[in-house]
Amino acid sequence: MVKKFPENFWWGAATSGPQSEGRFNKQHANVFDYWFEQSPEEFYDQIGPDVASNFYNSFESDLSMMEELSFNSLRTSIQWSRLIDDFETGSVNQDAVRFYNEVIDTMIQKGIRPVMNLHHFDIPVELYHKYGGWESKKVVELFVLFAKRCFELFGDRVKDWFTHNEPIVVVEGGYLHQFHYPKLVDGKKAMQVAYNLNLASAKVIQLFKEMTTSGDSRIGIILNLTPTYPATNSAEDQQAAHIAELFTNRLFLDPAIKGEFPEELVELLKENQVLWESTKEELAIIKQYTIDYLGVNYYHPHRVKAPDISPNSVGEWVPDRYYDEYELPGRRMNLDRGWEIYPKAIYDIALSIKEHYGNIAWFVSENGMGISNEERYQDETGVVNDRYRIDFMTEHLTYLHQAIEEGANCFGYHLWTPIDCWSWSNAYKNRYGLISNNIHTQIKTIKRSGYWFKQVAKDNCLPQ
Ligand code: BGP
Repeated sequence: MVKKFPENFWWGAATSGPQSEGRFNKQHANVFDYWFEQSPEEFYDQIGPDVASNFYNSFESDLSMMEELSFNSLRTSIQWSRLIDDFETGSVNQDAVRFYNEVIDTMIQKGIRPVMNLHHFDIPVELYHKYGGWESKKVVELFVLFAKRCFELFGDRVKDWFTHNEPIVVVEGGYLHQFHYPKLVDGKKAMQVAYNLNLASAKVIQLFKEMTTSGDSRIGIILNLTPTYPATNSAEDQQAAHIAELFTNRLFLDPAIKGEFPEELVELLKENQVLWESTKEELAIIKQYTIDYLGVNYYHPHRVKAPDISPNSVGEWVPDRYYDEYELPGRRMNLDRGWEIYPKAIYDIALSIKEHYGNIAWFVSENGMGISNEERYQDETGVVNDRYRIDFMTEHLTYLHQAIEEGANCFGYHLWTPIDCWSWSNAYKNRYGLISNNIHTQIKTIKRSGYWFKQVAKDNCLPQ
């Protein structure tokens, strides 16, 4: 059967400012600049975000390569710590304005729709030190001011906006599992941060609606909807999966689409004295200002079982007390990244959105396969022969296509990522791009998967 995708389907890829640009404005540090300065040994090969894939200097040729790959869209982000000179007044850095203007204009000129995200884990570190970062509602206000500047400066040309990328990672990494700054384990703070991120998103949407008069601009949020599967059908395992789902997915999905937090989750947090501080006015804003569309990042499934230790045991309250991680015997793995490969989940996500959230439009905003030491797959001409990535995309797109045939309202597919880029503490260990990047010479070469993707995007169809 010919696997054709809907008309005007978005084909492209996703990156982010902090992972691609390189540190072009040193006035302010974002949390990752700062963390690297403090503890370079915590980053793979001690490589920090200073150069990344050099997008600041090479965006024109990078975008030409993406044009060559038939991209019709690209998602990146505007960095708060680069655009804004003074966080309190919102005064802007003129070089950053010039840079983002040139990037946006070049994309449009090349037929690549600019899709802009406002927050990709990259809060300015000063706002942590001064106010406690996302724990503080003052920071929510300052984020809205940053968003205002972005809409004023670029909203005439950028029609597709997103408030956050994977906000749950800020909560988990920073406040539960210690893999992002400030590396705490504090359930109460974690829940306040989750609430404040939701509030910040709703307030930015409110501002966007007030500022945007033309009907062709949209705003949404990007969530990593890692679906949760119970180890068995036992009531205990199913309950564990249900609670994991509440914390990892519905904590952001419900307010974003339905304008409210799941009641059951709120009750559970209350019982444990870890419910966030909220006001009636804030909850009314969250209720009213929901998203126009949704970005879904999907990499791997989440499998859980009932916890070995009773969830009511004493100790620091953290959501993980309600479930234990479960490794499916014989699971298929990407051993380099340590993630299970399970393409059918993309179909399950699609059907679950349809069943629980109606007809909300959404797209796959990230999906991809991180492989280390990809030089070993280079052929004699220097092209990385990444058959595994082509297989990975084929399998995921086949399930996505099936879901669309069954009525899923999905309008696009973005791979993580166009050009091998820097990644948080893993730096350049795992490569995800359709284009390889030699980090010593900054020479960029299209991989075999890039040529494959080009054809798929051109045909709007999977090869037969
Ligand atoms: C997502 C992030 C991306 C990217 C990707 C790959 O969660 O939105 O920024 O980094 O994961 O993950 P990693 O780089 O950790 O391998």
